[in-house]
Amino acid sequence: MEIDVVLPCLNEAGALPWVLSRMPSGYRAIVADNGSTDGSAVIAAAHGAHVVHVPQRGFGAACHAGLLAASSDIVCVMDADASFDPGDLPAVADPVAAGGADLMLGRRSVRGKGAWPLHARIGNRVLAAELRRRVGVPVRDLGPMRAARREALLGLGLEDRRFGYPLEMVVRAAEAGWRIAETDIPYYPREGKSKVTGTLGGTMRTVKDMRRVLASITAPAPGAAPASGPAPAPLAAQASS
Ligand SMILES: Nc1nc2c(ncn2[C@@H]2O[C@H](COP(=O)(O)OP(=O)(O)OP(=O)(O)O)[C@@H](O)[C@H]2O)c(=O)[nH]1
Ligand SMILES: [Mg+2]
Repeated sequence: MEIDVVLPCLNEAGALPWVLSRMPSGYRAIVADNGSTDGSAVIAAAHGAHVVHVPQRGFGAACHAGLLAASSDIVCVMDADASFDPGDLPAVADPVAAGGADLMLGRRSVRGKGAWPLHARIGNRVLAAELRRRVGVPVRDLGPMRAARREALLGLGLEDRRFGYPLEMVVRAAEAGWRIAETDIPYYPREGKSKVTGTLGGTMRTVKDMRRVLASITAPAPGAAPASGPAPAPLAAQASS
């Protein structure tokens, strides 16, 4: 059984050779290249990946284009910056294949200094707590290494094309009654310069995108506190980065 692995990529030339060389057998890399200017697409192709060119900028745009290009029953998603080892993909894919979970998340377990800045870690923990409270999802991390069934994922109708995409996936899956679980996955210092968590602009953009997704939560989980506040703005209305 083949499993497609979507790798959103924006200027990850330094990371791709290692990442792609670590794909376990049976896993096929789909590099969704988001207009890289450092030769990432050529390097990805040279290392055997299927390359999808994604002109619309944004993490969600890249992930979604990769998902549309995938054809396997189960698909994985992971960052292309060498912060994860593809050798760990079976830990998220196997429970989905075995029917034990509908969406499997890799909970980041830090290995090495500087892998996960404190502000990002705290922000992530606050978000996970909010998710537990609002939609009853038992996760402690919104980890970007994931696995789910492709057609079911497409059926969620995700609209975010920026940095709210990973959160929107969990929210919509929870609203659809999916069984969501997490397992520990090693998280290493990324290769190359940080674009998001290590920069003020990237962090602020992410917080803004995440808040927009939280505002779109409609169905409170059984036993969760009822949602309050103004009607949610449609995610499709947002601009792309
Ligand atoms: N920042 C950014 N990353 C993108 C985009 N499109 C695809 N990516 C890729 O998405 C993955 C995650 O982005 P990262 O920049 O690593 O974001 P992060 O892990 O939250 O933060 P840092 O690793 O600290 O920069 C990487 O593989 C990026 O190359 C985009 O428009 N912006
Ligand atoms: Mg990263």
